[in-house]
Amino acid sequence: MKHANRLWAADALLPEGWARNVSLAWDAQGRLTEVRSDTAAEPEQPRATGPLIPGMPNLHSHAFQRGFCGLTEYRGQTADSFWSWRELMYRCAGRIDPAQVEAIATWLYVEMLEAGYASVCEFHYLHHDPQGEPYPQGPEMAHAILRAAERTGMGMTLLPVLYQTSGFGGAPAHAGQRRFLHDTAAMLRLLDTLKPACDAQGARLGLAPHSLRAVPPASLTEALDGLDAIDPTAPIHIHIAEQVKEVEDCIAWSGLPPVRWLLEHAPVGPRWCLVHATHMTADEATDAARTGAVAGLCPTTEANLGDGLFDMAHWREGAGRWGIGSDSHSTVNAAEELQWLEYGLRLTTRQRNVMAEAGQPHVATAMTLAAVAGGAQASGRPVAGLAPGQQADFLELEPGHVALAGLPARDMLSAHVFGSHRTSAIRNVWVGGRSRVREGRHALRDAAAAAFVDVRRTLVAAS
Ligand code: NGQ
Ligand code: ZN
Repeated sequence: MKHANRLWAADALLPEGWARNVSLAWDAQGRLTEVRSDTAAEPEQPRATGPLIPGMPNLHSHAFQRGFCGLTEYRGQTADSFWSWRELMYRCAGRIDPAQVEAIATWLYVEMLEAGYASVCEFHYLHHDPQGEPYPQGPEMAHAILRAAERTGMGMTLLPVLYQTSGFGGAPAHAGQRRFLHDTAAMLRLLDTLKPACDAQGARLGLAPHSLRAVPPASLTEALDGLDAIDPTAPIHIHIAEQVKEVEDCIAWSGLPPVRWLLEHAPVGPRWCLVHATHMTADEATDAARTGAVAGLCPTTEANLGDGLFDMAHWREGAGRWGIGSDSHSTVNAAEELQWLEYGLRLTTRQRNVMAEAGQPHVATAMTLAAVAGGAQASGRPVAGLAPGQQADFLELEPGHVALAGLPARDMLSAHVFGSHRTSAIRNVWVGGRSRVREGRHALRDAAAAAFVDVRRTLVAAS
C-alpha cells in the first residue's frame, strides 16, 4: 500500500473495542488526528483489506541476546538454570563489538516489526569495551542501538542500565560484568549525553537500575533524583524477583523480599516497569499492582530460562497493568507472548480464557488491548493504540491467511494469536504513520538477515 496519511478499514481495534468502518488520519509527525468509526471511505482514501490492530510496544529487550539464541539449549552441567545460562550469555556479551550489536539489533528490529511490535524498550547494559573501558568516541553501543531503530523505523525507548554490584550488600562486580559498570555520576552524564540523540529521532530516554542485586540503595536514590532533574516523567525499569535465589538473597540481606523492599524504599508508581516480578507473595503482588506500575512480562523468555509463572491472579486483584517483552528473543512474536501468557495460566488454573475481561470475553482482544496500554505506559511514548493524539502505530492482519480467511475480525485476531502457529498473519505494519512492512516483509529483510548471519558466524567461531 502506498504511503498516505489516511486509511479506511472495515474493522479496527480501538482502545474501547472493535469498531466498524473506521477512518484514520495522521499528521506529518505521525500522530493520529482522527479516528472515526461508522463512516464511509472517501473516494481517494486508501482502504485496508484486513482488520487493523494497534502495534504492540515491546517493553523489554536486550538486543544483543538475539545473537546467541539456539546456542544455549544443551546440558552443560547436571542442573542447568538461569544462572548457568547467564554464564553463557556473559561469554557472548564479553566479546561483541558495536558494529556487531548494530547488525544484530537491525535484524532483530526487522523481525519485531514483521511480528507485530512497533516499538521497543531497550534495557541496554552493554556499555563499554571488552576491558570495561568507555569507548573513546563516546557511548558507541547506545548509538548502535539508536541507529538500528532509526534504520528500521522501530520506535524506541532507550533505557541505559545502571549496574554496580554482583549481589545484595555491595558485592563487587565480576570480571564478566565489567562492560556494564558505571558509577552513578557517570550514568547521569551518559543520560545527558544521549538525550539530544534520542530527542532527534523521537526516542524516549529513561533509566534502568538493573536489579536490586546490581544497584545498592544509595545509588538507586541518587540515580532516581538525577533522572528526575533531567526528565521528571522519564520511564524507570528494573528487573525484579525473577529467580527464587534472588528473593532468598534479598531476604537474607534486608529481611524483605525484593518487591516489598522496593515498595518501601523507592517511589514506585506509574513511571515504573517491574520486569518479570515472578516471585511475589500475594500481598506484594496486590500492593505493587495498586501503585500503577506496569508488570513487564516476558513469557517465552521466562519459560526458556526456567523462571516460573507470574502471579496474575493477585496482580489483577490490585487492578494491575501489564505489558509484554521479548527480552532474550528466543521468540520474537507478540502474538506468541500473549498465547504463552494465557497458556501458563490455563495450565496452572486448569481453566480456559483466563485473561478475558468482564467487558471483553474474547481473550486475544482483551490481552492485546491490555498489553498495548501497559506497554505504552512503560515506554513513556504515545503508542497506546488507535486514538487521536497517539502515534499511528498499527498493523493490518492478512485476511487471506488460511487460519483467518472468512472469519469476523475479532475471530481473525483470536486465530492470529491462538491458531496461526508461527506463520505470520501480519500483512502490513505502519509506525508513526509510515509503512514499514509490506506484504509481510520489511524492506531491509534480506540485507539485515545476511548481515546478522555473518555476525553470528564470527561470534560462534570466536567461542
Ligand atoms: C539480563 N536477563 O540482564 O540480561 C538478565 C540476566 C541478570 C534476564 N533476567 C542477567 N532475563 O539478571 O543478572
Ligand atoms: Zn531482562
